[in-house]
Amino acid sequence: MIVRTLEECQQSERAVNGGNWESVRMLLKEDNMGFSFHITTIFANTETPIWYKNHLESVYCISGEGEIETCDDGKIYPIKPGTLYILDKNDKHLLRATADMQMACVFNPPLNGQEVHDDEGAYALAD
Ligand code: 9YT
Repeated sequence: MIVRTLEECQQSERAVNGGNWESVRMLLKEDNMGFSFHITTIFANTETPIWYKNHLESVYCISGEGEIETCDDGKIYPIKPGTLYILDKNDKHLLRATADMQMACVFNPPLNGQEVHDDEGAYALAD
């Protein structure tokens, strides 16, 4: 079994700054679970274009407030504590925070650990 705390992960290289966000990657590919698990803070008053072409992601809002817009159809969905959004179609989207949002994120396939968004808002596939 593996046990980690958010506090210890925040003090390590698991905490990755992506500009509009910081992601603490608590569970990674090397753990061989088939997914990765992150606690991410999306900073207030930001808009982040994201298109995870190579990954499926589910995101649960723990605290804060914002919205997500899906680019294909222009639909806007509010995000508040208790909201889960599921990018089951590798949906290209815009993520906006009006207050700092703390999110629990699950990625399949799992991240290696140090990924940040490329020009299209994607992560490369792990080796
Ligand atoms: C919610 C979201 O997609 N934020 C961007 C960072 C990403 N979730 C990550 O690497 O944890």
